[in-house]
Amino acid sequence: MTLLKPSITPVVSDFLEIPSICLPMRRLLILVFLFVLPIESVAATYYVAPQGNDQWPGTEAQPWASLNKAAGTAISGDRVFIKGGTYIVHQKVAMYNKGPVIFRAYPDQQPLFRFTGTDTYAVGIGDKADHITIDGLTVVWASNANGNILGIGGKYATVQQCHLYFDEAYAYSKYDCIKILSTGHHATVDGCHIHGAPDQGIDAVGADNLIIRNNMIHDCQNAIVLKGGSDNDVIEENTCYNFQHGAIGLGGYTGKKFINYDLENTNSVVRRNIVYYDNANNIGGGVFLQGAKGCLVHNNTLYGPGIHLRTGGDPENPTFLCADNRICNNIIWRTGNDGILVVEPGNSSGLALRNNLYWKTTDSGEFKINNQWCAYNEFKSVCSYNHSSLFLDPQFIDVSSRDFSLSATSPCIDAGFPINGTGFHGARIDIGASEYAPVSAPKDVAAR
Ligand SMILES: [Ca+2]
Ligand SMILES: [Ca+2]
Repeated sequence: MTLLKPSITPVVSDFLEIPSICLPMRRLLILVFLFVLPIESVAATYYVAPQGNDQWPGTEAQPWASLNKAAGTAISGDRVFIKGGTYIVHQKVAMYNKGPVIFRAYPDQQPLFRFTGTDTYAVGIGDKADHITIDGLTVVWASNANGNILGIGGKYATVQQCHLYFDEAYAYSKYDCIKILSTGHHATVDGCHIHGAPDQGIDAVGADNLIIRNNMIHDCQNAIVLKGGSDNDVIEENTCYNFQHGAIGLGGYTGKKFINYDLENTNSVVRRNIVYYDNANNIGGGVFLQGAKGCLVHNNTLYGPGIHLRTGGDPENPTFLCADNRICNNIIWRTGNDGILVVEPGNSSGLALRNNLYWKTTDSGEFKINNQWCAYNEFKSVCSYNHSSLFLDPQFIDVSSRDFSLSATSPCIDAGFPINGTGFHGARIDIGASEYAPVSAPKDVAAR
């Protein structure tokens, strides 16, 4: 204890010295405070409410009526609170703000925006915007025109706790709930509920450093596809179910006219996602890598479709081959005709499969390697890039209620391959998205 004393004493004396500052210094400090305080107080809080008026000042007593008015007015440091109720939006909400600017649902209220206009986006974060946060809004596409619900450009946009969906009556063409543009960098989509897109739930073309986390996405063509030169992205802890094709894709068939790029996706991570399908026929991989390089797919649970690696790039002439990818600690339980693992010719360069658990409840082919279907034993003996795999029932708690956490006797427990920086319970990391923990521990600590 005595060792602590010398280090504490100087800190205390620093505080004691403040009142002894000479008078000119104190005046200078006061001037500094006077200068700093007005800048802080410039930041405003505005309000939007269904019964508001855009001619009013945007105070809580006299709120604006439209999000457009708020987006056009807010400047760096401002916050906009949006009251509950339904807003009919005829024109794209354009956000060009230099942030930080926050557009947030008023606490415990649920603002819902029904877009009925003809723009190609209901809400657009502009190319030059930065640090815009959209929090807690519901935006519904209810327009006869074709378009995406939310477009993200600029830097450091955050979209959290939002509910974005196409009204079924209007979801008739290939558009996305969220489209992240090639000018979009460091965007985060967290905790959102996304569904009903005729194309992707979240689609990115050429965007980098994205974080797609903890979202629930369902009933679209795909859940999340990051392609066209996207890189350094993280897709984690999402729950994705029931798509016409693959749920999570790194890469795709991006037309060369859209962007210059070397590969479809590089250096991205897909981890701890739960993907399941009620009908898993002709999916093309619940997780697919298509012209992806240096990516890591680990600790995902797939019930229905498999993991597929194929050539991406220009749809007329796909030439981007997958390379140097690692696929570890995933549970892949096949229930339809989708291959547990499909590796198309030329896409296994530098590929490492480690400690994956495979299982199936249908009888036809299981693994498709270089266009040849084979059963597990043949796959295991032929594919030198497959290491320490298991072919066993993972013993989920209850498949029928889609509870994919592990039973106490699951062969996945402590059977994973160590992943740098990934925590675990017990002796080692498990296989699958839900790390097994004793019943007494909070389930959400390490797994979800
Ligand atoms: Ca799309
Ligand atoms: Ca463990």
